[in-house]
Amino acid sequence: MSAKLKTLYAREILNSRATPTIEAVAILDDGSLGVSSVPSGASVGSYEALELIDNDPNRYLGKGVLTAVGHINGEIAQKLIGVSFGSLAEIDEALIKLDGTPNKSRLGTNAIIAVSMSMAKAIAASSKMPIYRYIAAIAQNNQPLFIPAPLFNMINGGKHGAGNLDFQEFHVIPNIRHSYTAALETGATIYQTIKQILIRRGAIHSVGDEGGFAPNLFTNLDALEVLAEAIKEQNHQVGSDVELGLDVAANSIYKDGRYVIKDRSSPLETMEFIDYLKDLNTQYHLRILEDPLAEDDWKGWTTITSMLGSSLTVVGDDLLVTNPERVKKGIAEKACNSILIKPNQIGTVSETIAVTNQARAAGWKIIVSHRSGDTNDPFIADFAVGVGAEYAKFGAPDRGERVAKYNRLLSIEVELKTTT
Ligand code: 2PG
Ligand code: MG
Repeated sequence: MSAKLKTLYAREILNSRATPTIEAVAILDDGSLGVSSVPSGASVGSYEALELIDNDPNRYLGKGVLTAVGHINGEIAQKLIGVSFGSLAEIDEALIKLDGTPNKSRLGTNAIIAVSMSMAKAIAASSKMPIYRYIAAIAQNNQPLFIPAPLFNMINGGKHGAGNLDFQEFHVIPNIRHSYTAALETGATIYQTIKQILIRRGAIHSVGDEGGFAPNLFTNLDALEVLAEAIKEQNHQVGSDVELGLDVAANSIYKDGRYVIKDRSSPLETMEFIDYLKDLNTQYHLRILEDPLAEDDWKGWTTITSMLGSSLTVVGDDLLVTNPERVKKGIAEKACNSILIKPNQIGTVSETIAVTNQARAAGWKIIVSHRSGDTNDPFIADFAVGVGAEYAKFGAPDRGERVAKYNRLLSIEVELKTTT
């Protein structure tokens, strides 16, 4: 493959939180087109690459991204246009070099990932491949492709909710033994059932940032109870055909070295909080436990993984931030057994693939994830299939920016059936 870029430009558009983000358009000299837009997190790990925000109080309350857009239309376009590149990795290396900082803070990870994703799409189009096949090819994934299990975030708490629940995400995970199409139907039906249960309980049933409900429940366990009730009401068995998961997003509840949750009257030391999570797991048989502890509580991570890791998937998100150095440490410390993959945490498609392969080589499970502020770009659905991810975490099965990605998996499922 070789690619010569003819046109590159970017503009400011809105994401799902009425906040500006970047859309970038790349056109190769053979006319192949790639358009992509960039997601944005609310619970951002301290070690993520830097999203460049204008901080101009006169526009969008300081949240404009015209500086990063300007970098694409100026420096980056100048550097890339007209050059023949042999691979996406070469393009991504050129971007990393041009930025010149360890955390992409000069050009902005939002500018760089926009260009990287648009180039990936344009090269896939030029190679006449669906994006997921192109990703599989550059990830050197020779295994048969399959659709990941959807991890639906049905109840939003923490930074994505309305301030009632401490934990950020309460997941429902239908198994995909029959098909992804059936799992999506199960998820959507359970979602509607949760709404009915909340109405019956007189709880608030409006939704949070990721489309899950943001109810006014008393404790975090109440939220799990509502999910379990909805699953049973639909005649599924909790913990076997439909499982539960949690993103504690523990950075958000970590205050002065202890964990503060409404289920307990006083703050918990690491070991006390691990015991709390252990009991919770005995009751609900979780499949997924993401960010159970804060991003620098390495000892706690190693302890919880040694205690619970044989039966459940302990996922590093803020802990690892899709960063090879953090992942290396995570593997050495046996801190977890799974990674949440978010391309904009590291900043290029090639680096995201490299981290995915690094985690895979350690035997970890792969979960490809959206961000809480997202767009209708379904790129990560293709990415998840291409790298052979076990799970896809794209939010609740509602709201356009979430559904765009779940729907993309529907069409890939049909294509895989007819082409493999
Ligand atoms: C997370 C993500 C996505 P955010 O913590 O896993 O659900 O949230 O995009 O706000 O970092
Ligand atoms: Mg998370």
